Amino acid sequence: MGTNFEVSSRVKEALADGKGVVALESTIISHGMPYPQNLETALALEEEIEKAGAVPATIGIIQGKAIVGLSNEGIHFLAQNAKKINKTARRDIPNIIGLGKNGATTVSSTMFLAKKAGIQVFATGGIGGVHRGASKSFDISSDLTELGRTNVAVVCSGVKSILDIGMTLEYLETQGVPVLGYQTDKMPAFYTRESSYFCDSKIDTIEDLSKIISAKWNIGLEGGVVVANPVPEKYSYPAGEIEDVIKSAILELERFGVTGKDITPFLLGKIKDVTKGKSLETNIELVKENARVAAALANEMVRKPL
Ligand code: PSU
Ligand code: MN
Repeated sequence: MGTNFEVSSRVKEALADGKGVVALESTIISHGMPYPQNLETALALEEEIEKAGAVPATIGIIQGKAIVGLSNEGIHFLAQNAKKINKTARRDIPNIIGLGKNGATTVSSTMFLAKKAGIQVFATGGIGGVHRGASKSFDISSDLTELGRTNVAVVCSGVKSILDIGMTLEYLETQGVPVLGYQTDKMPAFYTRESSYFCDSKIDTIEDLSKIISAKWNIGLEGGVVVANPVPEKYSYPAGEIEDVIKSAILELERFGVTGKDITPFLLGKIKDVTKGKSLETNIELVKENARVAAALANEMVRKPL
């Protein structure tokens, strides 16, 4: 293993002892939420995972070193210096490591690094997907192709309806990625518990999730799994309300000429502003819920070894 990749001793020991380990991304810290809520949330997620008896591994790149299991100091750095931190997807890893830069990892790069460390389960808020208007822009998140190739289960609250949920599900089907609705048959839409689209199956228990994921990898089907876990009822937004906010945010996007990797952070920021922070509260609560489910799943997956 080169010096550009480091697994913290705590995570290394947990993996060696057969404990449940849950990976966490850092784009959500640097570019998905404002300071100080980003820092509070990053630390709260680690706490939720610990409370559930598993070990958290927040992943990011600091001065050209990819770290699986960031220290609190590392998390503080990524939370407080968003402007100096590069949003790092799979294709950006060589540039960030090669030139000794700082990178906040997205779902695609976090999956890659988690797998490299031997972690099977990853919790986040929402994954990237096929953007609305992708038939013209071709804007499809590398999260989806990563899910097609890297063996990590991603617990999320579906995709934000800033994306085309139907096309995202089609793309995941093409990539051979199971989309398992946890106690739901409808695909969650991040702020909202349900969209009009269906997951490919509804799975009611952590045990069954674990059986399906293990079966996939045992038979040699490479690639990830989406565990779609709806936002708790109490924090769920009415679908119509958020749709209006998203439509206006997308118009702003065109007006300001925002393109490429800046699109997702821009839309997230706009939605937060327009909802006066209410969407941020929902965002924080859903990702905490995902951390709890991911911890239970990680524990179950090591309880019944592959
Ligand atoms: N969706 C969210 N919050 C986020 C992201 C997505 O609701 O913070 C981040 C994740 O890190 C995801 C990335 O992997 O945005 C996708 O970016 P893009 O659409 O540029 O692929
Ligand atoms: Mn994109």
